[in-house]
Amino acid sequence: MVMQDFMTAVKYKLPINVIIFNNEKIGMIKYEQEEIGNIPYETDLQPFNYANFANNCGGEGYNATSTQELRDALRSAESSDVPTIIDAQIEDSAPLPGKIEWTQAVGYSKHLWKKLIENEGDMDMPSLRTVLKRLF
Ligand SMILES: Cc1ncc(C[n+]2csc(CCOP(=O)(O)OP(=O)(O)O)c2C)c(N)n1
Ligand SMILES: [Mg+2]
Repeated sequence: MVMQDFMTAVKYKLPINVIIFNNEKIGMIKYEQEEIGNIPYETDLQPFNYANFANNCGGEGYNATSTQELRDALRSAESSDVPTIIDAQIEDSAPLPGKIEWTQAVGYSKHLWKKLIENEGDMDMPSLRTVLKRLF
């Protein structure tokens, strides 16, 4: 589904409720990039209020940042007679796949090394580059 489909749903009064698992990322692509040993590139999305978008289209939007808000939103969406979007904020943590191939493990290890050496700001520790610069 693309965003403009929601406008069509409003136009034709289709009884649909959309739940967005909003991690502000193109998550699957990020993990695919990591799995082949890279630092993720252009996979972060800017914050966007999808609930406001739903309202602007003539539907109804709900923001859920807790389990209780999600429960309330689901109840409201169910009893609504226009299409709805629930923008549910979720943690950015990917579940492990059921089976991990050797090549995936090797690729992900490469990614972690690159991250440790190069990446600033994405971990709770300075990069190895910064640490080495301070040592020498
Ligand atoms: C129409 C279409 N374009 C591109 C893709 C490739 N693709 C697979 S997953 C993905 C990113 C999905 O990101 P998001 O919807 O935010 O879900 P997340 O992985 O973060 O849970 C893309 C672009 C696709 N499956 N379908
Ligand atoms: Mg996402």
